[in-house]
Amino acid sequence: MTDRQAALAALAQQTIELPSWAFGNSGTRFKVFGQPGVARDPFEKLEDAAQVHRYTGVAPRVSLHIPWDLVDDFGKLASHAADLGIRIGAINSNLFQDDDYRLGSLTHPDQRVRDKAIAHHAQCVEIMRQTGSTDLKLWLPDGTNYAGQDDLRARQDRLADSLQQIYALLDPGHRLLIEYKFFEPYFYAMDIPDWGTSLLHCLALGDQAQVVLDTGHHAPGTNIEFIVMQLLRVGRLGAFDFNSRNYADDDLMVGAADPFQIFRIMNEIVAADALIGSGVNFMLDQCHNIEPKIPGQIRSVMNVQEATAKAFLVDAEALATAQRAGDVLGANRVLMDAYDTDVRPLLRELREELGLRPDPMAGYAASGYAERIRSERIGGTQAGWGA
Ligand code: RM4
Ligand code: MN
Repeated sequence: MTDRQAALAALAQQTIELPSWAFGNSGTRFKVFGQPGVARDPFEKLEDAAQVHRYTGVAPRVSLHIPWDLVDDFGKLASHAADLGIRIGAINSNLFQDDDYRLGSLTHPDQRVRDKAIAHHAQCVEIMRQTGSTDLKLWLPDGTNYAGQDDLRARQDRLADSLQQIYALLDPGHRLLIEYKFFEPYFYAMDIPDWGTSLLHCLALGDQAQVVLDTGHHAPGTNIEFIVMQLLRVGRLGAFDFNSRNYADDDLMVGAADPFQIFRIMNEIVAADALIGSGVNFMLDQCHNIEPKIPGQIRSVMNVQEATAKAFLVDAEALATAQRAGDVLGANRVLMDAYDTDVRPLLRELREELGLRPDPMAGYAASGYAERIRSERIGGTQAGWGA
C-alpha cells in the first residue's frame, strides 16, 4: 500500500464526536446571541448533528450534557439518533450550575454537597445504560479563589474519595473520562488543574479511568503534543476535547488559530498508531457564538481531518533516518513537508469513495436545511449553553 492509500484507508475509518451544546445558542458572559432556526430540544440537536455526519461521513456520535439534555425517555432519544444514522456518545456531568457548588462539588467540605454531586453521576450512569453510551465525562469546575481559602490537600483527599464512589457506579464496559483545566471558574487553585493531577486520580481508580485533554485548557505555550505522547505511552489518553484558543478557554473552531498545533497533535496519534481502535475518543468541545452552528461543526470536522491526513503523509522512515543521523534540519524538513502538503484533493477523493459530495460545506449549503429549520422552528424555547 502506498502512503496515500494507507492514509485514505485510515481516514475512512476515523470518527469525530460532536457536542450537543454546539447546536444550542451560546455566547460569552456578556451576551448570548440567538440564531433563527436553532434547535429547541435534544431531539432537534441530534437532527442538526446528523447533518454534519451526512456531509462529512465521519461524525457518527453526539455527546450529551446533563442536565441540559435531560429528556423524559432516553430510550426514545437513542432510537431517534439511530433513525438519523448516528448514536449517543459521551455523557457529560455538570457540576458548575448549582448554588450548592459555590465552594466545590466533589471536593466540597460538606459531605451533603459531595453526596449530591456523586448522586448526579449515578443519574448520568443510568442515562448511559439507557442510551448505550460508554463514556462518562467529568470536568471538575471545583477550586478556590484565595490562598488559605481551603486546605488544598484535604480537597484532594475528598476528591479521591468522591471519584472512587463514582467509579464504583460504572458497568464493566464503561469508562470514566477525567478532564483538567488550569483556571476558571476559580482563579487561585483548580482542584484538577493539569494532566498530572488527572492521571494520578485515574491511576488510583483503575483501568476504566482515563484522561481527557481539552486543547483550550492549558497555559499559553504549553506543548500539548508532549502531553498527548506521554498519556499514550501509559495507555491513559481517553479522549480529546478539540477546540481553538487565542487567549483563554475560547472554544473556537479547532484548528482556527493554530492548525500547526493540531497537526503536531495528530502526528503523535498517528505515530503511536492510536487513530483507530485505541479507545481515544476524538471529540469536539466548541461553541459557535457568531457563526452558524452546523457549518461551524462541518468546518471543524474538516479541520481535524486535514490535520490527520497531513500526519499520515509524514515519511516515517525518512524521519527516523534523519533522527538517528542527528540531522536536525532534515528531520524537521520531513515533518514540514507533510504539513505543507495540500491534502484537500486527498480528502475530496476520500469523500467520493465514501459516496459523499467532495465539498461538505457546499453540500450542506445547497441542501436547503438551514432555510428549512429557520422557517419550521418557530415557537418554543431555543436550546442554549447552560440551559
Ligand atoms: C467546560 C469543559 C467541558 C464541557 C463544558 C461545556 O469548560 O470544557 O468539557 O463539557 O465546558
Ligand atoms: Mn472540554
